[in-house]
Amino acid sequence: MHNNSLKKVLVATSNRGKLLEIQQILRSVPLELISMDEYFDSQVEIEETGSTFEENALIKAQWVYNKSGLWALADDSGLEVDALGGKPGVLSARFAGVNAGTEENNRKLLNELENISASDRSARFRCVLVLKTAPDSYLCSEGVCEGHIGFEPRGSNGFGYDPLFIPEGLDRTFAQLSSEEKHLLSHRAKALKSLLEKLNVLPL
Ligand code: ITT
Repeated sequence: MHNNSLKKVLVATSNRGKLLEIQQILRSVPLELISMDEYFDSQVEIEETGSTFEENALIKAQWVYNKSGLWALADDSGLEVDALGGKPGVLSARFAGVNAGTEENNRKLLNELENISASDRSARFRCVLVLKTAPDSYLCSEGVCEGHIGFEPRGSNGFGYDPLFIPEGLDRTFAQLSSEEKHLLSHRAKALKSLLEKLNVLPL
């Protein structure tokens, strides 16, 4: 199939780690993924005012759909740590402050869990996707990956909290897995699989 005949999907994220993963996971799916950088002339900032992953994903997908008229795929995701009552949750990207980077967020997480023992460090990554396909319709899906938080950062693959997150059943962090290994169990891969099922699109 030639590219011209593929449905265009604008991926509504400014997070390069997410974009790369979405591109990798959907590599053999008959959709043409377009990045924000390719579509917009300047950096886009969308205010995430929702209090749930779904609200924020919808805000991002709606904004991009309205600007482009293209199908828009948004990912809102984060880490829920049980010992912290579900924090950082929807605030995962801004845990240590609005301008905080990955290292500061990871350090803050380790500090907050300083006195928490191995058996009480359970956590999960959650990813909610919204695919906006028409002015009055969208599809939504969710994926969860259970695990726990380590005691120090390990590994250099992936992005965000990956060096601290150990998925259930493994003794390596997400950042110590290859991208293929991460995509076999990640919240994002599960959410994308579920979205494709709803869309009735099968990998080529
Ligand atoms: P966009 O809104 O532009 O997509 P963002 O990074 O602000 O980018 P979110 O508001 O959804 O996106 O925040 C998600 C944060 O959760 C992200 O910045 C990471 O810190 C964390 N996160 C989500 N998925 C992750 C993953 O697979 N590995 C590590 N950290 C992840």
